[in-house]
Amino acid sequence: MIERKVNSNGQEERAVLVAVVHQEQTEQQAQEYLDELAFLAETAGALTLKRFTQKLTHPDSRTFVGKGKLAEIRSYVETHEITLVIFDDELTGSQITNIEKALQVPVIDRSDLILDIFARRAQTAQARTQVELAQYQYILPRLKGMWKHLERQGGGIGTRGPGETEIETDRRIVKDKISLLRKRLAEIDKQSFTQRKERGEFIRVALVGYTNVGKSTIMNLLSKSEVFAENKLFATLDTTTRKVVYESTPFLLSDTVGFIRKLPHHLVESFKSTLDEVREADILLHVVDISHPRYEEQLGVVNKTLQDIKAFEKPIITIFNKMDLYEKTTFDPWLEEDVKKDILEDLTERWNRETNGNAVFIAAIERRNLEALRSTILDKVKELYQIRYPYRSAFYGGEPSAVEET
Ligand SMILES: Nc1nc2c(ncn2[C@@H]2O[C@H](COP(=O)(O)OP(=O)(O)OP(=O)(O)O)[C@@H](O)[C@H]2O)c(=O)[nH]1
Ligand SMILES: [Mg+2]
Repeated sequence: MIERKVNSNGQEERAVLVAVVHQEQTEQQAQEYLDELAFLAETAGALTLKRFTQKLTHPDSRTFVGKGKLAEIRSYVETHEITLVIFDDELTGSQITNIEKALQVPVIDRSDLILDIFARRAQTAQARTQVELAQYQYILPRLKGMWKHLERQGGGIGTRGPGETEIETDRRIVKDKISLLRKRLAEIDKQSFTQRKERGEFIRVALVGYTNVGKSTIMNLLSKSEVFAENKLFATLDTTTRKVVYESTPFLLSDTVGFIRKLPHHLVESFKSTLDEVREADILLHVVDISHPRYEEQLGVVNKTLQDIKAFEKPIITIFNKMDLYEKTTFDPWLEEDVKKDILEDLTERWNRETNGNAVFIAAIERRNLEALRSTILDKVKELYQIRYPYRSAFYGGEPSAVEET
């Protein structure tokens, strides 16, 4: 695994965030995007001290932001012991070099930050290989700017860049590494494909959604398993699958990696085999954090990703989670009960309309409405068993299940 860039020496990083705001974006929108970047930074172990934004039609090709803004950032960096500058957009290798030269501190971009978090979270051989592949693919076109980040013993680290021959050598090393990792991943994929095939005729249900919406929490409640859940982004990288039996109807339930806007495309590509779990599922449970100010956009990002990986054309149950938090943040304490009820009715009606009646509203943390969720899932699962195995009523509660619980 490539050495981590954020917080690798065990000390807390002191970071500033930088984003270019497009003409059509509102200030609030820009701040909410930066909230997400700050949350990513926090997940990686960096403390955000300040945010810089600049309204630009086109980012500067040399330094992404303009000269004046760069000088402003530099003076803040110098006076506040800043150790890391994080940009919200992907930078080119030469932009990284130019900005680092101007600011004299390490500079990373959003993709790099996400890769760093993934690298830290990866547990299994599969996840580690997938992340490493994505890291090398990210580095390859940026070698000139990132040469000092590479594993390099001693020499060369300073303000001067490596010579062309060194870059060429590095490029060859990285390319070799990429093809090696691809081969290794193909081997692992073969194994997991066989494993998935062995799961046989059970209906497969997968939890999908934006990161930190509560997928693992719901997985735990529905399957009584212990899946790692916490208030950080990308707590889950590896797919967990459990067999669940409701009213003697068995099915397989999987928890999967969360999505995020501007997910580095190499990451999506190398997580293909993890995403196969989603693609091969019979039913998707799309979890949405309704308390998030940008939940509708998050829902859109997830739908778009599902379309990209060709997993959109299957039954989807949309679970609107964190209703407790939604109520806490939306309702003023003095609001009358019947007004609250009206607002909630409008909300449920709207999303039931948009999902063809396939919406469930819950608060996983309070176990609110969990029974309704269970029965919605059960109905869909039974429906699919009936279509797929019309003569095997054991699967949908016609007779006691012949299947042993594992
Ligand atoms: N208030 C509130 N918090 C919740 C609810 N459900 C989950 N959470 C919290 O939300 C945070 C994220 O939950 P996870 O289950 O880890 O979310 P996830 O979707 O698996 O996240 P990733 O694996 O990081 O993509 C945790 O701190 C949970 O305790 C809920 O209904 N209400
Ligand atoms: Mg999770």
